[in-house]
Amino acid sequence: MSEMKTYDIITVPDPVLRQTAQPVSRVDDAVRKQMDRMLQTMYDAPGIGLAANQVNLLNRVLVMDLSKRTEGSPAAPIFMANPEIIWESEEISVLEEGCLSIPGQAADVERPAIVRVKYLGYDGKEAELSAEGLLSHCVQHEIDHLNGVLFVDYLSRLKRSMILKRAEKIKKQQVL
Ligand code: GNR
Ligand code: NI
Repeated sequence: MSEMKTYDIITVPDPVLRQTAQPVSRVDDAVRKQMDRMLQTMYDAPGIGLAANQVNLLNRVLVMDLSKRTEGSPAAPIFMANPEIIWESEEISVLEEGCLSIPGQAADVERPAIVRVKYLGYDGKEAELSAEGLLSHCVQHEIDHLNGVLFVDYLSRLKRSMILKRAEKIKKQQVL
């Protein structure tokens, strides 16, 4: 169980991060296996969310877990296929976001404070989730990934270019 295969996480400027992921026709065993491997990849990173584009897959699948991942506390994974925001609040929330595909960078991002999301769960059944706070930012951040959108797209051109430049510099230093 603990030796599950994981994926490599791709980083900017990989063009796959700018592509639109396609809906799954249904959640079958192959999709569930992908969800399991994405979850393990996210835990190893570590992060609180991961979208298929980030592991070079272009189907509309994401995973999240916002539980405290310390010893003794249970995992609380959330799996979504074909997620859709069906309602968003007019109220706005500002929160500092980071992204595993933009290494070492973070910035304040404005988003609708509360969203309601419809999706297919691990069991393939339709479900809904209302999210606020960090979970709301996270699910919106992951759905953005499935649409080729990154958190830096909400920033000024100057901030965006600085963050992307720094992230690519960090990535190159890791390789060398
Ligand atoms: O690990 C992550 N933390 C995070 C913090 C605030 C808002 C969104 C996120 S998602 C991020 C992992 C990631 O890159 N998911 O795509
Ligand atoms: Ni991200």
